Parts: sequence; C-alpha cells; structure tokens
Amino acid sequence: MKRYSAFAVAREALRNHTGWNRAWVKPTQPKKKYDAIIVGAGGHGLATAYYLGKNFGITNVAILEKGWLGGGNTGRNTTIIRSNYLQDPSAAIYEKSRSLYETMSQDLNYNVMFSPRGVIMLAQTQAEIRGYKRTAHANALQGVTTEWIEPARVKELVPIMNIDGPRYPVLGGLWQARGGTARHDAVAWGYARACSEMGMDVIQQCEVTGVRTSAGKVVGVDTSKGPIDCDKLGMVVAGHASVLAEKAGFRLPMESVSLQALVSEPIKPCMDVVVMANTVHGYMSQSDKGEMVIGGGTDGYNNYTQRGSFHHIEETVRALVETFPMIARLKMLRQWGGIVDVTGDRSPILSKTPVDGIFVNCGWGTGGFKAIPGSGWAMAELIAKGQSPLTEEFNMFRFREGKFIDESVAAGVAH
Ligand code: FAD
Ligand code: PYC
Repeated sequence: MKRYSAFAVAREALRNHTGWNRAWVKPTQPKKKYDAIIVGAGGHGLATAYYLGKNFGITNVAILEKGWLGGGNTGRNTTIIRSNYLQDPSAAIYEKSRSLYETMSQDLNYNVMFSPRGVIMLAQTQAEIRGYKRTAHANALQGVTTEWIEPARVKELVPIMNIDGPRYPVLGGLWQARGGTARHDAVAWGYARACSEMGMDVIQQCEVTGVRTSAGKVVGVDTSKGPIDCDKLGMVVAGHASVLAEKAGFRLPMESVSLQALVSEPIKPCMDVVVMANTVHGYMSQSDKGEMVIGGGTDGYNNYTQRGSFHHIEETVRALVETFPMIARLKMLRQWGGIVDVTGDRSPILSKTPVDGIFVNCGWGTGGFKAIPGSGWAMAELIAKGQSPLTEEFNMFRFREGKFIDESVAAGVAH
C-alpha cells in the first residue's frame, strides 16, 4: 500500500485548510431529468453517488445540496473511525466501511489522511467491563479485530492519562488497533471530485423543497433552482431526514438533536491514540495540527440549532480534566454543533420507503462518519438492485416489527 511522505501529508492539510481542494468540483446547473437524484452532499450522499457510478455504471446522477459540500455533520464531526459494534449486521457494515477507509486515498486518488492510530473505549464501571468484554467476544466471532486490555496497557498506550481518577478509575478498555481518524472535509471533497469526474452533477445551494409523486411512485423534486425529474430518489440528509420524509408523505422513527465538539489551541504531540470515556461523557484525540479534539454527549432535548447547550461543554471538560489532568492548562479555540439523527435502537436506517423509487439513508446519529464508505457502498446496491445484504436488517419497518438492532453500548456517545 502506498505510504504518504510527511511533506505530502502537510501539503494536503494546507490544501484542505485553504479550500483549494474543494475547487476541483465543477460548478453546474441542474438538467431536466436524472436516473437518480441524491439529496444531501454529506459523506453518505456523496459516497452513495460514487458507488452508483463505480459499482453499477449509473452516472446520470445529481447530488443536490442546500448548503455547501460537507457543511452538515460530515464537516462537523470528530472523525473517529472504528467497527467495534455488538450486533452482526452492524459489525458487517461498519467493518466493511473501516476496511474501505484503509484504501480510500488510493481509490479516490485524494489523500483523506486516514490514520489508523488505534481507538480505546475506556471501561470505568463494572457494567462497562461486562459490556466491552462481551463486544470483544462478539467481534472475534465476526472477524473484527478488537481486544480487551487491562489498565496497565491503557496507561502504556496513553501515558498522559490518570487511570486512578477520583470518581471513576480506569478498569480496562476495548482496544481496536486499526481504528483511528481521517480528515473529514477531504472525505467529502474526495468523493465529490470523483463523482464530478464521472460526469455527475454536484449542485450546491440547491434545497429540495418538495417531492413529486404519481401513482405512488416518485417522479421528481421541487428545488430552490426549479423542478427536476428523476426515476429514483435517495434521501441522505441526516438531521433533516424526517423533514424531507414528511414532504414525500411518510414518517420516520427518528429524533434530531444537537451534538457538539470543541478544539484546543495546538500543542506538541502528546497522545497518539483516540480515547473515548463514555461513563464520564468525554472523548479526545489529537489532530495533525496539534489541537486536542474534544466531544461529549448530545443535548437532552430535540433541536435544530447546530450549536449545543453550554452545560454540556462544562460537563465534558470537567470529565476530561479528571482523566487527563494536563488539559486543565489548555485554552479552547472554538466550539460548534451538528444536528444528529437518532433512532430508538441507535442503529441507522438504509431502506426502501412506502413510496416506490424513494430510498432513505439516515439515523447514523452520533456515529456515522466512520460508516461513510460502507454505507455508500450498500446504499448504492440498494438503489441499483432493489436489495443489498448489508442493508436488509436496517430497513425502516423493523421498528414496527420489533426487530431492533440495539447498539446503545457501541454508540459510544451518551444520548
Ligand atoms: P450530513 O453530513 O449532515 O449531510 C447531510 C446534508 O444534507 C447536509 O449537508 C445538509 O445541508 C443537506 N440537506 C439537508 N436537507 C436538505 C434539503 N432539503 N435539500 C438539500 N440538501 C439538504 N461520527 C463518527 O463516526 N465519528 C465521530 O467521531 C463523530 N463525531 C461527531 C461529532 C459531532 C460534533 C457531530 C455533530 C457528529 C459526529 N459524528 C461522528 C456523526 C457523523 O458526523 C454523522 O453521522 C455523519 O457525518 C452523517 O453524514 P451524512 O452524510 O448522513 O450527513
Ligand atoms: O461514534 O465513535 C463514535 C463517536 C465518537 C465521537 C462521536 N461519535
């Protein structure tokens, strides 16, 4: 596998930072009709379009975005990638995704800065020990490489951690050595550029305001740039999924809520793995620029603010100071929020809908960045062939039938 030099990584970081890389996507106006329209140019929408072209040769496709490329949760997340989920259907799609991240830069010819530095989920209660040991056993059966590690090994991996914390000492952890991070904007821009090169239209500043149907089948959408016809429609709009579904005449079992994150001033390298501490509601990694990237739980009430409430920052920082005392001296640089789409079983929806020709991909909640390539791969198959082994169990009708895919432990972020 190709390895990038430190120079290539630094050059790519600069190009991403300045927006230079985004300029590769050709500006375009909508055509009258497409074989497929994908609503939402976040990672999942773009990856869906990309694999429609790459795996099925369907390129008469438009991706419609009301804002800008990756301006939703894809460009707002803390980029943690892992596949240590409990249930078999989850492990299949998240591990497919993680493995696609390994070769994404080569596949897209675009450096997404995938960094498999390892992810630890700390156990700080007896219940977490049981939960994570159970996950490690399930992962062994699923072919996902994870292991339970003892506190001494945690300390070896993360010397800055205080494992004897006053409230919740570290009792061990679930370790996934090939988990890690990637550059979020680059994932969106890499897919967008590849879609554009295949002849697809990536249309920004184009909000879908209505969905047109005839005899129970989709025929097109109304947008802020006028009506556009299509044979198939993929709704991939995360926190706005229920709003768009309503325009097509059906409801989704989903709630939208704000999740926030913050970064510190940049400091010298001090932590080369990702740490999640779910009992105390905090997680942290260090970015390539040296900032400590920090997040916590979701707001406790539904909202569309892209801000997050103040008490959560306080709670998150308090928890992390306990676990990493040295961060008490850091200044925080900025804070932001995203609107995450949360289902009752904390698993996504990739599904046909009651309207013929409309497909929905949503419900990734606090954890969909890691799933972008696997979800796009599976969703493209669902749209092209009407079924996919990776999406079967994630259909929206499972809530009516009681076939939940419970991932409340693996979700990793309190909600
Ligand atoms: P988005 O990127 O939100 O894309 C949806 C797009 O649809 C948006 O660009 C929006 O503008 C557009 N849209 C909406 N309505 C319309 C309309 N009517 N017409 C046209 N366009 C429309 N996941 C992880 O795996 N690891 C993490 O570490 C992680 N951390 C997170 C931290 C935070 C603070 C947040 C907010 C999320 C985090 N997530 C994480 C979750 C992850 O970001 C999301 O699950 C994922 O990015 C969802 O991608 P998406 O493409 O579905 O949605
Ligand atoms: O799903 O791993 C995750 C995650 C970490 C932070 C937010 N989501």
